[in-house]
Amino acid sequence: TQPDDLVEPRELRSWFAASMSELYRKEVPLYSSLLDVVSKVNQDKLKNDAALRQELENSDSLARLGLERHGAIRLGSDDELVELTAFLRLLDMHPVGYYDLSAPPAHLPIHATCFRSVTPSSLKYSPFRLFVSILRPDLLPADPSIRQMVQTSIRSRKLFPPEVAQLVAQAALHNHQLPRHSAEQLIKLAIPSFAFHARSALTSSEYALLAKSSLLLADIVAFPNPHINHLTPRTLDIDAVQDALVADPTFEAKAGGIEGPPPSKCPILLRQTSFCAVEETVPFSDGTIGKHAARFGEIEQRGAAVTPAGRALYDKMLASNSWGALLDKDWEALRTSGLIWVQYRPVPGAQKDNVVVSQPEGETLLPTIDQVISQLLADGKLFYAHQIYEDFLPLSAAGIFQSNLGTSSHRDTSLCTASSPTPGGPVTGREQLQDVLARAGAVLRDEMEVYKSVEEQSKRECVELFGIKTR
Ligand code: OOG
Ligand code: NI
Repeated sequence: TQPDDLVEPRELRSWFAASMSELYRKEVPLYSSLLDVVSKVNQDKLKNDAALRQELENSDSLARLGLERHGAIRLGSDDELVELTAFLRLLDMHPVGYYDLSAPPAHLPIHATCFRSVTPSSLKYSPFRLFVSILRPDLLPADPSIRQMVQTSIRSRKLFPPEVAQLVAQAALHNHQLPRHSAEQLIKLAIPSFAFHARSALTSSEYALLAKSSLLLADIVAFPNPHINHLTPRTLDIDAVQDALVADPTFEAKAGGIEGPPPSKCPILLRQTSFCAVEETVPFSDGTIGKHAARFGEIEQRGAAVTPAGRALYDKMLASNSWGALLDKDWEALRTSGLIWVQYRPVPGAQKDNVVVSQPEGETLLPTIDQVISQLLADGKLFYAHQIYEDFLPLSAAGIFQSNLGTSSHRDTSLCTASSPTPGGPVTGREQLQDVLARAGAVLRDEMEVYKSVEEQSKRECVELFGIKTR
């Protein structure tokens, strides 16, 4: 195979995202209606707000907005995660961030990570991300009949057909890329593994026992494969979309309930809300027919990624429910206070030869990179844009789980605490997850490190472009 026949991972990801959206449109017609509402609100917003349009352009969001989605899937075992990790690598999607859903307020026997791409050009091309949660056997309820049911259902399960593993192995020989024909095959073979197959190998009374203990367990264990449970479009005005959904009875949306920060002039992080779990008809193995709510709708509005200092401030404001100090700031104040991650770029037409930066002799007298960036900004040679928050919020995720697994009275109180770790083995949930990812050759990235390296790289590119030496 010639290297130029190989499909770029980011292109493969955009195919996958489009196929997933197509699948979900067919399976959940309300999703199509939701996309129409979101698209209309986004268009109206852009028509009336030229500054917002420019801001989106600067932050690389304008072109990707209409296609932007995140999905979520709940896996039954570490083995399923190994399969999924190897597959997503071919799409340039890597695990970023650790979410412990066993902690309050979620109290669920799972932990999670977000698979996404980590470079600006790849994100701009296709921002598709997947929130992947994994059942933790060490946190299952103590009831032996439940443990037994979980074990037998999950042990016999494979996420993908064997041909997917063969293609993944084939790609490993070519820098994790595939020729066009095989790449198309891969997507075609993988997509059905994310569909909801509404049949259960359990009897209705087994299902009832599981569901009584935890609807989450029933959702993960009662079906032949894990399924995508929502696909979320990005809106520019979540309050407007929410109002439109509440006004339209088909959506069964409830007013309020938006997770994340309150509305602000310069939005940070992530605001989201979920609604309307769709009830599916499920044939059980004993011939009876039951109901299970497997999928739901969700919308999100994304803002700037915040630094650790920004995140600490956000957490403080959230705890005290007093937002003044964070929500009144404009982008420049957020940047100069070191609260958000940004990317620097040359203004169009700025050239090396129209920039004057004094360059003293001797290494120690050279300016720091930050001094040069400040001067170039002040001279109008550079501009900056906030980086989009590409990740999730643990508290919001907990809220999303809770609202789609029934009311909090349904909370699983029979959860075990983690059993004591074996000597020399993983100690924390994060270490457990890292060990599983390592089996697929992946490393769990810290989201702050990803944003930081994007910002630093953009600074280096700017000073290099203008040929300026720094300390
Ligand atoms: C995932 C919930 C988390 C989000 O947007 O925070 C999530 C799930 O319910 O499986 O998707
Ligand atoms: Ni979500």
